[in-house]
Amino acid sequence: DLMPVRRALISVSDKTGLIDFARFLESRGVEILSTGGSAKAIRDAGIKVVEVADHTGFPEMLDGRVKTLHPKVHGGLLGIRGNAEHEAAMAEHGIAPIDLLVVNLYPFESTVAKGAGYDECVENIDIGGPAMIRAASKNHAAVAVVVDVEDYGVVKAELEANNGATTLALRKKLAATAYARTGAYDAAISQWFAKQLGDTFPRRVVVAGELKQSLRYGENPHQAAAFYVTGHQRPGVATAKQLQGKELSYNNLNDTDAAYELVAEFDKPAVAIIKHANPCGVAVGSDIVSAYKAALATDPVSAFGGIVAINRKLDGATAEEIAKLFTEVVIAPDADEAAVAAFAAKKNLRLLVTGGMPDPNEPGMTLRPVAGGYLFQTKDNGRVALQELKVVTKRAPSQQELEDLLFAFRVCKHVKSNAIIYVKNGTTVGIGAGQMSRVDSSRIAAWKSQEAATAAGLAQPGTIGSVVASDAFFPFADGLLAAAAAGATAVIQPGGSMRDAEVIAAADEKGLAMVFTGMRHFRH
Ligand code: 93A
Repeated sequence: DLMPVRRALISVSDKTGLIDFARFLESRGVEILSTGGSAKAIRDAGIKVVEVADHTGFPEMLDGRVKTLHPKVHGGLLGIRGNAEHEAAMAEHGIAPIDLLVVNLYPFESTVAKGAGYDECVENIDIGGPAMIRAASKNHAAVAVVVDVEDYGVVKAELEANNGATTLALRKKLAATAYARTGAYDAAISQWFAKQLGDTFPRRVVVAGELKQSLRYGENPHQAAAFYVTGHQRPGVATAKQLQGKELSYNNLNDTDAAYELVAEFDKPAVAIIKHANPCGVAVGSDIVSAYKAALATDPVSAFGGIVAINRKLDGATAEEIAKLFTEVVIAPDADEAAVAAFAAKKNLRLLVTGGMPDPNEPGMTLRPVAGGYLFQTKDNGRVALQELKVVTKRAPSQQELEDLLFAFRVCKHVKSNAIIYVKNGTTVGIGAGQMSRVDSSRIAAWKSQEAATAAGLAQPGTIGSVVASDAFFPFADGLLAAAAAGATAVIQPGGSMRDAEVIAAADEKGLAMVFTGMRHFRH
């Protein structure tokens, strides 16, 4: 299964490592064919190269759209070696076998990521490259194909070890990588087209990703896991730079993502502390150190071993506060020197900086595997504005209540349903998450608030004089009455229950102000 490499075709957009590799091939006596830009780079380095156009006798044309789409190229890649008919046909038409294909594609993904216009994106759809990659991979019995510059090394090593030949095992491995590359490439193109069309769901989808990190395990140690990235440049876990700390785990990545998307919702300095993908404290404040202290006070017991997300540059004072408690991960757009110094002794704490905040309004998709398929939906980027709130009670909320109501509802969006959130002065004071009954979430939030108050030696829980948000409508008055009993003075909820009238009457009777959003924020 050893196949000697006598002729190689090189056509690369990313010219990294090209010259070294071409020089190596030349030293082994390999004839190099190459396309315009690649050929020029190789020739300029003093390495012998034959232009594909000279090889085929057909010029590159149509702005380069047709350069390698020629039978002398595809026949050379596809012809079966040792097959008498194939060899006769190749001989008759002057088709020379090509044993090694080195191609990396027009940079479609990065062209989209840098925000290029429609025409530029279309022009970066590579046709000839994927055609050659697929042809060479089909003929892996004889042809080796390299699509990643990272793989030059293994091919080089193999040619050296086998006197200029490749093994079938390597060619199969390279073919697998090659089809993953063309598959991902077409997936990216399809996703880009789908995005042009808005919130549509095409008849077929391909989910593309590139391995960023093999994870030690998944949610549990007996589960294998890995982190794949799409190349979409949204600031967050996929793009973050880790300044210190242990390797991130599956749960870290999941929680950090939840935390960062949450703080991205707020314009004011904001901090969220996350455990098991739910916040156990969120606050906005005049600065991040006060926001952190407030967020921590919501539920200091749960915050132990949590993930802290911040929507401002992390400063020394805040980092020192965070360092007082065992914290798994801190993520922020940036961190100053004092902050980095404050964490220096915390060897395990992972500090991530993203260089910016993600745009909470940006459209996107979410994907969840179910037995036999995937559920796709547009991302929940719904955000109710102040003027969209409908006051349904006799009493209208005060200005402070309104601000807290909006904050609470925005937090709700990031809490597993059923979600009930109590807020006072821009700080969560009680969070009830993930219960099957809404009234249980309401009770848990109030109870946790009481626990935190008792632990802090406060006379009364934070829910006294708070506002409360519900991610979906109250189906009965009981959830609202539980909130009133906990001391809430104002309520925000989508509305739309069959029993809205009952719930509004109960609010009026308790003197609560209530607003309807008309928008629900389930999250499961
Ligand atoms: O425009 S294409 O789709 N038409 C082709 O026939 C073709 N052949 C190779 N693009 C084509 N390529 C691509 O050109 C390769 O995949 C590679 O990315 C690039 C290398 O061009 P150059 O060598 O001129 O820099």
